[in-house]
Amino acid sequence: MSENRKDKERTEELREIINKHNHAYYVMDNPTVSDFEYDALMNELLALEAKHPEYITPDSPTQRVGGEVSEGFEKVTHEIQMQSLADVFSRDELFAFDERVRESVGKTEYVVEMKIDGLSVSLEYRDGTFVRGSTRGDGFVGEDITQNLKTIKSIPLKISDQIPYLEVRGEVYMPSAAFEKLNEQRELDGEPLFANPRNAAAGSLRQLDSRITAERNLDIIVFNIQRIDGVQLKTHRESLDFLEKLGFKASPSREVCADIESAYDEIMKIGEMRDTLPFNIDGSVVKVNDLNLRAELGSTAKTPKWAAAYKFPAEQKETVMTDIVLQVGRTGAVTPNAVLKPVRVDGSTVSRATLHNIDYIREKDIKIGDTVVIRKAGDIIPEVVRVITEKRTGAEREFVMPENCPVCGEPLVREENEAVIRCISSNCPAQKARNIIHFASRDAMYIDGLGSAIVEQLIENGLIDDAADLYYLKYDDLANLERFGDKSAKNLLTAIENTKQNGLDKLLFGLGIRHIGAKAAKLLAQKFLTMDALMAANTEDIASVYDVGEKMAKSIKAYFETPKSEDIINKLKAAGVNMEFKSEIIGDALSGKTFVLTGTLPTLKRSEASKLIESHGGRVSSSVSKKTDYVVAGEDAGSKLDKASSLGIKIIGENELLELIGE
Ligand code: 0OX
Repeated sequence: MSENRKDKERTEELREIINKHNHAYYVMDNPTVSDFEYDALMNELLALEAKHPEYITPDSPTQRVGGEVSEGFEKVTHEIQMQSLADVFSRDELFAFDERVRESVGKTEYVVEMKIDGLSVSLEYRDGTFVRGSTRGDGFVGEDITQNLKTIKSIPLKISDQIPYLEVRGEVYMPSAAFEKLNEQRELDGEPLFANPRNAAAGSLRQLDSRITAERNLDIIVFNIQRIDGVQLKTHRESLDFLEKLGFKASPSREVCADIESAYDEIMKIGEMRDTLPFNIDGSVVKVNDLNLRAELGSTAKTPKWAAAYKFPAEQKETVMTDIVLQVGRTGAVTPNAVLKPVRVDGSTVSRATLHNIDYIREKDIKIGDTVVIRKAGDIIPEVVRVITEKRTGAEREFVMPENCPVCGEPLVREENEAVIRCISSNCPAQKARNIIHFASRDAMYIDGLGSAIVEQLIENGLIDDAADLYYLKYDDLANLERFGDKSAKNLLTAIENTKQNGLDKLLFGLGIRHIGAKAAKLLAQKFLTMDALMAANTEDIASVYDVGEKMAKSIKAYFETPKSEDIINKLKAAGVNMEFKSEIIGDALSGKTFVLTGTLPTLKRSEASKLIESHGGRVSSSVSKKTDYVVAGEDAGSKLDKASSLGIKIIGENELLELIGE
């Protein structure tokens, strides 16, 4: 056999072996090889594919790592509408649903599933290959997120090639453990936390860079066949079993119930299991089992008449509050927090909850040692809802609000008509660390690698006292610190140095002026252009900026008037930090024109071409339509090119694009 032939066969064999191991690990939760062996197989396949790129197939396990960064998501029209579920909230409402079903088609069996709290997606397979995955969108049109979905290892890239076409629907979710780990890491990195696993899953699926999605440990459970060609199925239960045989992770609960009473019992059973599951569920779904009856029942405009979602109430949990501690925020606001015996609520473990302020504690008569009810209310931080006074033993203690800041010892202040108590000391270390972490965060100056742990370490070692001091750090300061080495010291210094070129908007936001968010900072930078001009402006000038207003204007003036801020600004200036707004617009040659990029351009990366177009006033869109003015095409341009030709849209290359902007 020729060497090439051998390589080709081995490539195919490896693909199959690895896909089998993936299925065992990610779908069946039953590993069949050691990590070491798995890596060896993967490396062998990667080497073969590097040698023969023509052997790479879309279903190769190497295609799951995430690849090229896309500019946006293409629209996908769902051939079968992705309907939502009608909700019921009580036994009565559930029985009323059954009544309607029986009136229409007579007595039926039901299948009861868990309702996974994630995002609904559609997966399409042609001749056994995963060809496209999309979001639900509005049910009719979603977005193509194939690349991101490929990173989810429990989605088979290949199923039986005996099925000409299959569209299946499932829920992408972030397992509770992955969610907690992700938020812990984000906290360390000074990045905003996700409020719940569903938001985290949504944020991860909507990444333009699929490598980020790949790191997020998403998973999927499938629960419906939208369309299948060449296979006849009679019941929903059969279709779930069939999906499992094909290699999918199908609904783990799929009990067939003879009537609505037993369906209700099953729902209650699922409700009791809620705490023990590795993912979050927000209810149960009841579906008519017989697929013919389903067709007969049909749908309303949005929801099928053959299914209902029994929603569980937002979880409230009882636990003991062992202490009340004070947290001093970046703005100096002092918030009492309950220290709790850890309990699981809505998919994550909770050991702290907010008590809002001292008035709240008084109103609700909350005492240290109380058994309390907590809930998550959309917010990241859960709250204490009430006390179970019947459980008092007499050993509970009244909470007394200290008069001094627990961090710096300076007196706390309560402003008139405000529930909030503040530490107004500008030297308070709590605010110091938080201010610096905020300065370094992604939407502000974005100093990559500078998270809360390092900031605290730098403060403790006396190396920094405010954000401006970061620009005066020396290699020797860092390299000698614990957890730092040569490389990490150099990396951090480079990351800091790079931020000197940021625009005024990032800097303004980074200063952490009360009431000034990222958007206001940008508006102010656009209007005043330099830090000096903003500092010289009076309150009226500032308040007159669109969307800014008096409260923000006063806050800015107050900020610049404190000696400490003046000191910080001077130090930043002296370090060479840019104090001017950097307009991204450098020309208007492409003003009002819409471009679509496709294929590989000879020299410009896609992101560079986009930036170039935008900086000359043009707009970049991800899909070709009648509104497109130019399609910029490179090598291996795909279907967008055909569409452009059929619509008679002008197709140009990189050179012509550069000519348009006079380069
Ligand atoms: C879930 C879930 C969502 C299928 C067609 C209409 C309703 N979140 O777990 N939806 C459905 O069913 C869809 N089942 C589920 N288990």
